[in-house]
Amino acid sequence: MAANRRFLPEVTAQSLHDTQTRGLDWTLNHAWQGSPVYRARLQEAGWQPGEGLGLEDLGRLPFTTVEDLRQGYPLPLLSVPEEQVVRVHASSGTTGKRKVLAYSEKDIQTWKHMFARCYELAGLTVLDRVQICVGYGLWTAGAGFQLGCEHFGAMAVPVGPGNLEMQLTLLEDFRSTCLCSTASMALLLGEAVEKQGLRDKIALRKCIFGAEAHSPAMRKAFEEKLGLEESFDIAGLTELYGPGTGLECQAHDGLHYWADLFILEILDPATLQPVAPGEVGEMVVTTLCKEAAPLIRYRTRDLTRLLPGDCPCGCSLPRHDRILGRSDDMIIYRGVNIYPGQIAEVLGRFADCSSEYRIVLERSMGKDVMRVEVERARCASADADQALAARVAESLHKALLARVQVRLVDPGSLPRSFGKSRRVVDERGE
Ligand code: DLL
Repeated sequence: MAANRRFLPEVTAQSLHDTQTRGLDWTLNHAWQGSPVYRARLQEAGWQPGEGLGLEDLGRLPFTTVEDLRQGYPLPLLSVPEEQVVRVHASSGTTGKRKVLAYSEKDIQTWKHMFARCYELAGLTVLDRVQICVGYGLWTAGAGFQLGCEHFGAMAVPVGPGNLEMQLTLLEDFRSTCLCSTASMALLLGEAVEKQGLRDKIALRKCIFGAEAHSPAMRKAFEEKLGLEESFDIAGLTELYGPGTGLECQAHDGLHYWADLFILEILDPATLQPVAPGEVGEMVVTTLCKEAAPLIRYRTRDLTRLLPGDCPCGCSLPRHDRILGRSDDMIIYRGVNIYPGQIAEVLGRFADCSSEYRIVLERSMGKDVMRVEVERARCASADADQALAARVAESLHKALLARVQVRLVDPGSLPRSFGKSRRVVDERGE
């Protein structure tokens, strides 16, 4: 690893094991003392304060779920006296009560440090100009990118999402070198840059994008339109500080995550047992130093796999694959389980389809109907729509084992988003 890294630590399997053992012990004692909810859970699981628990015994501990967050609203899992809470943030959730999480001063420090690692891993320097185009406010995104950027020492240009014209002006005037956004927003900006012929007038080299699943085709599209040298997938969730829990490195083969700050288990969502090495499962996280709302075996619902082996970039922190989807994103259609990512994967095989698609589910004459609407690539002719739709439908049938309708639509005609795209529109009702 490069010797001049300021934020990324050098770790070994042994040092991580020791840090995790110590951190787990701290978290269990802290949660027991500070939170009646956790204390009852741990008591039920037969754990007592002072009892050292080895990492190999993690499976003895109870899970924490989104239901616990809802029940504890507005300050779930609070494990410190309220005078130690300096801030709250909430997820961008659209149904039910928002997931709100509290932060202590130390939590903010931990978050900014872990986020500074992200900028370092992406190869930024203090001379980079970072245009932050994600939401500020209750959502963690703007606050996280900003905090990390200032701590790292680069120049933040805090624009927030939306406002395309201002984004373009600032890209041009400030010659911003790094864009921070969702994949959807990066595409939207890329399309605007292309349309207005601004590529040679802007200086973007990198993009750090996250908050939603993306397909390789979508990524390639915004990289090209914005004239980027490279882009970096960033992971994160409100429950675990926010954005910045892991970042792709310059080897672009998976995301390094901060195993010195949280334990990551990959479990089979049905049996809740560890999956075989390298298999896809649900990310379950246990924090090691989070104060205000610690997480003990929190079920994130995000699906990924661990990547084995050393990374050529030299960073010794472990890696997981990109987030492939969420276990609760699964569509049940005519008795078949389908993930939107499977559909994106099939569409990505067709050069005449663009990266933009939408899945519409309806009920017609008592039967479920799924329609995949996909934008035709700019270079493709509408005359071939029918034949292309038939070929895509055939491939989807083979991959999903269910018949779906396919409709080609004009480039740019599907809704665009400044935040997270909504890919599935389910109008089937109860
Ligand atoms: O989306 C935090 C964030 C902001 C991450 C900006 C990265 C960039 P929430 O609103 O709580 O927080 O949503 C978290 O978003 O559990 C995943 O399902 C999804 N998600 C986040 N990053 C990625 C990613 C923010 N890189 C939920 N790829 C998570 C795929 C992602 N899904």
